[in-house]
Amino acid sequence: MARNFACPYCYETFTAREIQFRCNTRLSRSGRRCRAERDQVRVDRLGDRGEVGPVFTADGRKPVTDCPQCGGETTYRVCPVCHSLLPVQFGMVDNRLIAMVGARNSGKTVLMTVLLHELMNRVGENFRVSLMGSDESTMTRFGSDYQDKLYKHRQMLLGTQSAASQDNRVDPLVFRFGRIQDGLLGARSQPTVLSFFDTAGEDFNSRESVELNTRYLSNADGIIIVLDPLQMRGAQELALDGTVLPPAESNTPQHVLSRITSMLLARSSGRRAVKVRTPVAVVFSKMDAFWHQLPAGSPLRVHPPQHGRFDVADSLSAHEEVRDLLKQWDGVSLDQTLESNYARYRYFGVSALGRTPTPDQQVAPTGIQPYRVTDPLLWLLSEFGSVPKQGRG
Ligand SMILES: Nc1nc2c(ncn2[C@@H]2O[C@H](COP(=O)(O)OP(=O)(O)OP(=O)(O)O)[C@@H](O)[C@H]2O)c(=O)[nH]1
Ligand SMILES: [Mg+2]
Ligand SMILES: [Zn+2]
Ligand SMILES: [Zn+2]
Repeated sequence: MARNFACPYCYETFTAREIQFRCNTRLSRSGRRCRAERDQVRVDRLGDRGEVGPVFTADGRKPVTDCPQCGGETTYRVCPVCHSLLPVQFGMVDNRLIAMVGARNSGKTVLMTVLLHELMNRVGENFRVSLMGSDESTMTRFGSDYQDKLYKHRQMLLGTQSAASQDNRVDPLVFRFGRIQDGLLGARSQPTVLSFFDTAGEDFNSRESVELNTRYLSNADGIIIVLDPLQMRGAQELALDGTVLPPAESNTPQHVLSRITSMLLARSSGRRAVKVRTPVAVVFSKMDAFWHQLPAGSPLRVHPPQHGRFDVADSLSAHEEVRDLLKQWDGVSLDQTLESNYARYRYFGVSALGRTPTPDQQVAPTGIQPYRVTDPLLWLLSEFGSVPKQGRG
């Protein structure tokens, strides 16, 4: 059977042959031209009322084809489900969908913003990787809605809109991730399409949005589960004085994890006693609130080695350290849920900001000093083979 591809925008799956085309509405050689018009599929699926060329069916395995109406050649390949323009070389290069989930206020959006910013700047250099927006909307949205707000205006980001409040839509950010070889974007190293889907924490409250999230989660190649220690009973009382605490939530990290787990397992029902096979990075955010509690030699007090590879030994010792912390935080049941339901998971302790924000939700005067924020993504990428590893495990 043909391999299934998943759309980086709607996460629906299809075969390469089913990929459709869109006319580019330029004057064709025969002097005809298609009119751009509103595409009802885009209105329904993406909320986009803009005028675009007509979509038609042809063999989606080809990179280019002729429009049946005007005869013009087009290279615009679109998702057969949502009619989003697919990234160049889609289907020919690796395509990785990364879902980010967690309770409300757990720090997902701040983490994603700082992580992408770091990859585009500092860490990108060390790992010799490049990251850029794959489409116009990702570039403008990431720039103005996320990066500028946090880095320029120094403001915390507003709560993410729930899918339910937007006709069950979410708008993933889609990037092209490449490895740089010999100073050039190496022809031999294939770029990877990365799609980030950042849920609203409240999407784990209602039934309908849970359904929608199930599709995103079960078609994701990697999942980042963000858990906020400050929402854990045993941890909150240990937090550094002055830490801005999240409002009391009915959804504790335990609740969120068990809901995600049942979503993922529901899809694989039929086969007995299966474990979730998708690699899952279990990320504890806001670690700045707990550094004062950690012993001097703790792996969670040092930065990972900077040798341009994903360091397996360092990652495993951080993993064990988090597992130990879970005992102090009344989180042993989390560990049991993961151990019995997931084939591949790893713990991470990160701080996107490096310090608590001010009480009026501004970045601290010392600025943003991220700690281990790219570890979870680099682990996933190293599992996919897109980033080299140092050591085994
Ligand atoms: N101490 C500390 N607090 C943080 C950090 N990152 C985020 N926060 C706090 O957590 C709050 C929520 O962060 P968001 O990233 O908006 O959380 P979210 O998970 O996207 O929330 P929803 O979109 O509502 O689901 C922020 O307003 C900050 O107060 C961090 O690295 N350290
Ligand atoms: Mg958010
Ligand atoms: Zn045409
Ligand atoms: Zn799609």
